[in-house]
Amino acid sequence: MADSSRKIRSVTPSRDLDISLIMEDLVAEVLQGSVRAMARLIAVVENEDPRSFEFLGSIYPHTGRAHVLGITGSPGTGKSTLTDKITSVLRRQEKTVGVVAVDPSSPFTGGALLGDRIRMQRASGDPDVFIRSMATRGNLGGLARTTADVIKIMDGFGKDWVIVETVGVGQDEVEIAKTADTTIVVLAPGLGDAIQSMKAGVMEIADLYVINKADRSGADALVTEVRIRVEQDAQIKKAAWRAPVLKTVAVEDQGTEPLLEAIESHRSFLEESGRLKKVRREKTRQETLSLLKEEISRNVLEKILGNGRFDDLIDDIIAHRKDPYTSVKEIVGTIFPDEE
Ligand SMILES: Nc1nc2c(ncn2[C@@H]2O[C@H](COP(=O)(O)OP(=O)(O)OP(=O)(O)O)[C@@H](O)[C@H]2O)c(=O)[nH]1
Ligand SMILES: [Mg+2]
Repeated sequence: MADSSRKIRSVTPSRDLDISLIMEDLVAEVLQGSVRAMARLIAVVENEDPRSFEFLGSIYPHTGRAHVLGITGSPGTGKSTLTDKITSVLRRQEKTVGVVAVDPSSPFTGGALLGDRIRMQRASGDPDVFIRSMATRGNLGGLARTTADVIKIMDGFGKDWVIVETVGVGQDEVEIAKTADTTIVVLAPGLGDAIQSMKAGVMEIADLYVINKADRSGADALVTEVRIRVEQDAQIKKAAWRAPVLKTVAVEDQGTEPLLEAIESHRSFLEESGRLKKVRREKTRQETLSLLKEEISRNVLEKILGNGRFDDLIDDIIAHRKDPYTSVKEIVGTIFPDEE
């Protein structure tokens, strides 16, 4: 037995080829609607395994069909509850839904992840709803890419809608939000200065504002304040789209249907105005550019770091025999001699 197993192993050309075949099978299964295969491919992407490039290429032709909805806002404003309710409305319309919850909280405790799962419980009992929580692992730059790739897998799988929940309104979340076709910014009364939080790039990404927790006092005042800001901003930018400001009480499923109608209106606006094409072109450009940068730097760094001379250089720099500025120029000069 031991002999024959050794023989089998010896006819396998390489472990890499083996894995490529498995990937190919997984892609075929995903395209045929296997949830298990989708979960496995997502895990490969999440681990930032370079082999994900192989299968993402095969999935790509099947993408571009899902409407990607971003839901962002400060912690605790009700994003997960809203996601759950929006998902229910979509399911009543017989649309299939994928949810990516990007959670910046500690990957060690997983507390918030568990909370999200509980709040999204109703939707998650449904086989046509696929929910994936992702922790940031302190690598937000990579997370925007990973999120974009996970969206592509869900899109390729055939989800009609992919909802991406991100917490916070910093630059990294803005990056993630840019992968969405429609982005909702969720605010809630009594959670600090919501208007203040609208400064950092939020107005740039918000296609729609939701004032959730409208059962609490201060909701109407917040709606008015946000509307004024939107109006001012739209006038300055001469924007063709004015972000509507809607009120919801997500826990009681109030305002969810009008919200979905507003999302649909935005989607129609994108399609009819030609904006969808433009936005997706820009997105494709950015994505391809960042892939290109990554690939170039990986290849170039392999060359530079592969020969061990880099460490000698560091010795020279630390002994002040050389300086890092000139040295970097020299290295690049040897790799691209024509540029000099
Ligand atoms: N009063 C009230 N509470 C709500 C409403 N919507 C959500 N909540 C509650 O607010 C809390 C936070 O809701 P989540 O849906 O987890 O909020 P979140 O924005 O996803 O939170 P993080 O993902 O942790 O940032 C929960 O206890 C919800 O039950 C609402 O409309 N009114
Ligand atoms: Mg949440």
